[in-house]
Amino acid sequence: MPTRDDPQPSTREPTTAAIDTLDVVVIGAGFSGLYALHKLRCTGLRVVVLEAEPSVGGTWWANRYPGARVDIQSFEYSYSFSDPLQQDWHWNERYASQPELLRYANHVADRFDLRRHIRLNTRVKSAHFDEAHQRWRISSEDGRQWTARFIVTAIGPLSSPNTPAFEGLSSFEGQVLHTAAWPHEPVDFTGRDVAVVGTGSSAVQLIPLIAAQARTLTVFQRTAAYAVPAHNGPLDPERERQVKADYAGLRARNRKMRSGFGSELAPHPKPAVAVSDAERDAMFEERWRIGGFSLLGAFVDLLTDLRANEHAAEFVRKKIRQIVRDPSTAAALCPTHPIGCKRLCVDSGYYDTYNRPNVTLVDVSREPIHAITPSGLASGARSHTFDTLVLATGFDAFTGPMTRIDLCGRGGVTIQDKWRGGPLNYLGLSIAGFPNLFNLVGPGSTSAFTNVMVALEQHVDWIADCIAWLDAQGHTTIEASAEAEARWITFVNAVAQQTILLSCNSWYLGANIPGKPRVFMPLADGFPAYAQRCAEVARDGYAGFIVQ
Ligand code: N01
Repeated sequence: MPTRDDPQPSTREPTTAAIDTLDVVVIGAGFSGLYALHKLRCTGLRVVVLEAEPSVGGTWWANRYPGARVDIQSFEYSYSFSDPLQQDWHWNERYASQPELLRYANHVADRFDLRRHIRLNTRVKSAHFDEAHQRWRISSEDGRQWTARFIVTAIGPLSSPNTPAFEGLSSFEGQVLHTAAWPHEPVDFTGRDVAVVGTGSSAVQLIPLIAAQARTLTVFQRTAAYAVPAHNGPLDPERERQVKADYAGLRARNRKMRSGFGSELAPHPKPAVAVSDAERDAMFEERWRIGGFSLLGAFVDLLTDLRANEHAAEFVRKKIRQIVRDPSTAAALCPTHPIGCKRLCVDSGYYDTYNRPNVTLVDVSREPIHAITPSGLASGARSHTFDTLVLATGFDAFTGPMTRIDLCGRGGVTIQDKWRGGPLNYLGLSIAGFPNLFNLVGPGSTSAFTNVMVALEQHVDWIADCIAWLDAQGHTTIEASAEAEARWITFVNAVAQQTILLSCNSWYLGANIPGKPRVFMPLADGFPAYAQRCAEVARDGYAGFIVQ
């Protein structure tokens, strides 16, 4: 039965009646889309969510490879908007696994009665701004249409998988898998000869599990990864009780952290460069024992001073050399770029996996992959044979999810044209020439550079307030001014330049995608400063925006 917010499927031009139907179309039913739907409906808006996949959950639906789990502790990587939710929900593990995170997304969808407003299996093909009616016109790949005053793109910074254009890939006669588009049936690697290309976070989680099952595993590494132990395990009930006794306080303290999490661990009072070797190493040891990203929070200067960074980097390299018995494998596994420049990996037994007799590492920075062959691949002067190829080759981050939609603003300008030289925007939220479009946790905001749950709640709350303000003032459209956008991008770049983050080839920079402009895309200014700036812009009557 169609509801008021559910236009009939139609391939015709929408009628005037249909044009008045919706306030907001949210694209994506991952964690950010679910909260956007809940929050915007709570403010009385008529909202529908269009989701390409057959399920809610976004990244936790797609990335279901063995070992997939969150790399921020679950009691911090979770919604804070509802105290009953955070009190009722019990996380089984310190770092929740993908199935548990997917259960959480489904629980939230049910608990807040969101499903009625979500259209699954609905991949948005195009979204065009209709200047005559001041509304967005959205079409799905199967020809359905919606119109709405606002669009919220909740499509995630890491949702467009990157499959390198390896010559001969289609000739491979075995099974090809991509970590970000994993099959929904379990994959049994028993007795198989498996190759994994890539050694980022996905591979680091996946490799120990495949190695334990497969006959042989060959890992093709282009850049060695820094991985720190998760020390994952069941969530301690006493710890859970403590957190829940003051959950609001913990959330508030986390929102004051640059990263949006980790407030329970203060950094050393002095910079890493100002303490003795013994004191520094003791601090790193302590953080290694605690596990996870806490290592990067040990000193305030690790991401801003290359000398400080090198101390932390060398500390991890020493650990690698201690763990991995074969010296040449250990040497190849030791990264040479600054630690934290690419996102740190949080692992469970990654380096130790290379001590297994069935695991081989191939350094493709020395022996580049020439081609995939029917029975394996050719790298350097060698050929490798296997029956299963796992591509753990990451994502076309930040811009990829947006530019694969036919998104068109004022004057027929497409997002592909607008972002040809990099993702122009203001506050990460708004794009000049694309009125009434809000982008959640995308480029230009702290996004995945921080705890994305904290970032998405701040974004959604800001947008809800903004729409309420527009309606109260009788305005119909809002969009970034070109000047504010230019200033913002200059600022985002200037912030990155004060860090070590430009000194390697990361997906933050688009450097993993051949031909992509090298632009640092997230804002590295820390969550509190960013949130304050957004709040000030709103308080100043949406300074930097054109409101009509
Ligand atoms: O992707 P990546 P990912 N030939 O881009 C290599 C989040 N995440 O899916 O470094 C050979 O990090 C590439 O090599 P290089 C998290 O934010 C979180 O692992 O470009 N190799 C790299 O080794 C993470 O950072 C979790 O030289 C090629 C790898 O493929 C982000 O997602 C878990 C290649 C890609 O690594 C992305 O992680 C998983 C080529 N042509 C992911 N092209 C959690 O723990 C690429 N590579 C929550």
